[in-house]
Amino acid sequence: MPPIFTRRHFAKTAATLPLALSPAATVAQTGAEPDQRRFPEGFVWGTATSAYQIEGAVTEGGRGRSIWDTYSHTPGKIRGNHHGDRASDHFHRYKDDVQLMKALGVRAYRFSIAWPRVFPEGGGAANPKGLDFYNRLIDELLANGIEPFATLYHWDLPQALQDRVGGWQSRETSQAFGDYAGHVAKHLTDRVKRIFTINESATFIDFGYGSGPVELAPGLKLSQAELNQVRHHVLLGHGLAVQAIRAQGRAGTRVGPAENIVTCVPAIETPANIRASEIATREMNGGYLTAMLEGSYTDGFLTYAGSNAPKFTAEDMTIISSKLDFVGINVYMPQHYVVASGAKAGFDLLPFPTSFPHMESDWLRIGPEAMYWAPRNLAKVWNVDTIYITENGTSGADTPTADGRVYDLDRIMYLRNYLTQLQRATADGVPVKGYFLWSLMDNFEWSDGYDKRFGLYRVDFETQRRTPKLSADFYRDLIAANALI
Ligand code: GBH
Repeated sequence: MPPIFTRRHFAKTAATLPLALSPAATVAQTGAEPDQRRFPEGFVWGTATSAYQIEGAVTEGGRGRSIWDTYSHTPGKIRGNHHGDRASDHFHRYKDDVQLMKALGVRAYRFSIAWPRVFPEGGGAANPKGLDFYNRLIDELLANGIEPFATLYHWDLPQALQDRVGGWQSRETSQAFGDYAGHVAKHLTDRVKRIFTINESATFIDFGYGSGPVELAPGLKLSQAELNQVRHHVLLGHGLAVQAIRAQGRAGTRVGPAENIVTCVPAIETPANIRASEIATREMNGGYLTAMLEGSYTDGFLTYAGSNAPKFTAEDMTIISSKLDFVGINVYMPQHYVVASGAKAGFDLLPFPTSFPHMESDWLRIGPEAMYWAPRNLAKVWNVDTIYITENGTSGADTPTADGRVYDLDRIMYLRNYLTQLQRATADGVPVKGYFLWSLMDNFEWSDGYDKRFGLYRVDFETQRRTPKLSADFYRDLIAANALI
């Protein structure tokens, strides 16, 4: 049989297709770098972690208790009754861990600061030793050419605030968070130029204070009205922190949130569905990003909340919508697939088929195009001009083979597909400036304890030995090429 797809035929077809087939053919012949797979010059590659998930050393350096100490030591709350007392022992091993980052070739590292190390009582007098560890870590990062990106709140609220005022149920916690942010900015912004306020408000509020499918600290189940008030206080805390950082940080300090954006993907990429996904993005983020970026709750949010709507002042909304320098978003999966609808809202959210695939964690749906549409709609709907992907990654079974290595092909598959969509976004001009892979190493995965592993490095929690998984090689090679490989 003659070849169906001859060279001539190919050239002719390529000329009529709008796709970039010809350059690809050139690449196949010359082995040259495929330009269309490259990320922008200077793209910031990084990894991410958070304090309670990796540090351990919970009684050292004058650290106060957090709601996660209390919660994880409550029997039955965490799988295997695990807790973060030792975690990945990063507090003692940070120098080695910086070398792990260096081996990957990352330019940046996103870590979080434990509020109860800095203010053991949540407010009042600062612990004079509270920033010592972070000073050491930051110096070590900079000495190794890695830029520190600090997150102020990754869920470890000082227990004292929970006990005294009910945590985020009170505006006093928003105020205390602002004060803590100002203190950190004053002491660290000589070296830390980019700060994230709060990590994933939606997650810790809905699961910590509401009744989500999983539970997080402090494990309360509030009424809708109380929950909406908690939301409002967290937003207010974010806004007060932005203002405090501007007031007390060095000029040029950049600040923004690290939010779990509700990602709305057009089910089929027609112009009408794309438009519907933009409308859905604005509505479905009504309690969080929309309020931050627009300075008001949407009519849809307020109508839905009805008599349970939060109580707030106009001044609150001004604080909440303080100008940001960037928006960070954690993107793991599509939350919704959307189609256009003639109904008033203008969009329909489609039900997920039971056969929709997921990674090792049941919740982690595989929908790589979320990595295109999340930043694309964020930029489109609110004109955001600087975006960081503050988290993306996956758990895996990660069973070591006889040679002691972990061939985590599933993680590589997940990352390659998501990063393909990220590259598509940057190539289309979506202003994503950096990407932080979750996570540098295995750590305490909240309610899942140590059973779910998200790291590029495997951690043996008995010996604390770190071993690179195959995905660490993948990420290192991708960073070196600054392109999909
Ligand atoms: C992030 O949350 C966290 O910021 C990080 O600390 C964590 O280690 C990492 O991701 C991996 O989980 O209602 O079915 O979705 C990710 C988003 C949202 C995932 C809440 C778990 C609960 C189950 N999380 N979700 S579900």
